[in-house]
Amino acid sequence: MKKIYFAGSIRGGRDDASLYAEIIDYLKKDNIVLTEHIGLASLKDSGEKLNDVEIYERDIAWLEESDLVIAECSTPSLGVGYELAYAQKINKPVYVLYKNNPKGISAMITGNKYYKLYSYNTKEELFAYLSSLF
Ligand code: 6IA
Repeated sequence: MKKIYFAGSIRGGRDDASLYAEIIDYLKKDNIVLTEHIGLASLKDSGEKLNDVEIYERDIAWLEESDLVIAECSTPSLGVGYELAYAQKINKPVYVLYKNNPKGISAMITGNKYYKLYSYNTKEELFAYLSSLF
């Protein structure tokens, strides 16, 4: 079983939250997902028990502990961008998933050859790709 750090937008916008939940459920079948809460519809500022320092320190500890990072980057997020850079610095394998759309994602991600990029049109394509990883 691999320990996966799944990253997805929180304060950057929750439009894809239900997609994150589906990806996490899928990954959890054969792996440990350290960041299970990323898909929760109930994840709101008012509902968070930890303060920002505690969240940062816990998430960095999870990143250090993980075997690999999978980030869904269709909704731009400063926090996810930070995590991607941090994961590279500590040499974790990083998979970046994003919907094929005209706006695309930052060149700082798509231009970085360290990352394993995958852009998809349909959920079927996305889940077929995820199953190919394990
Ligand atoms: O900038 P963002 O908030 O979109 O950053 C999202 C990324 O940072 C995710 O991949 C998480 O790993 C991490 N992150 C940011 N905020 C949190 C959080 N609560 N809980 C866990 N991980 C987080 C923030 C408060 C929330 C209830 C609104």
